[in-house]
Amino acid sequence: SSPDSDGMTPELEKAGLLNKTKIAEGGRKLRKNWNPSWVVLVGNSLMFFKDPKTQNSDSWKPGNSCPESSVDLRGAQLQWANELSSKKNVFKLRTITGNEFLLQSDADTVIIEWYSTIQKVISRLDKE
Ligand code: I3P
Repeated sequence: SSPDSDGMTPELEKAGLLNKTKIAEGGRKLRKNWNPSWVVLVGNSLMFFKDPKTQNSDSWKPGNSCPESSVDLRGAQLQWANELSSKKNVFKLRTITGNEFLLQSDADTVIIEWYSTIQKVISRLDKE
């Protein structure tokens, strides 16, 4: 049988390395601090892990450790936000609780795929 024969394990949608900064917490503006982050989209959650390159061992792998932070995509909003940074290929993710993140990649195809995959999950949750 498949590893998820009970249907209870949420599906891994996407994982990869992006540059990340949190710019607001509960609607309150924060100072930018860009860092590479291992981003994992599973089910309705976007999880941020430490950049594997800055760690030895496999402790960053999902399931092997807690994410540094995790975002519930239900009710979240996504928009391109190149005006919010000097970097290219930036989008903003705003959670229902007023936390705001910028995510960025120098690679056009990488950031476009992340944008559309996250947007697909948000749209699916909006319809539920
Ligand atoms: C910030 C840092 C960020 C930059 C931000 C600066 O300075 O250089 O990388 O954001 O620009 O304020 P500091 O390290 O002194 O906090 P971008 O790379 O996204 O442009 P901003 O203030 O215009 O957002």
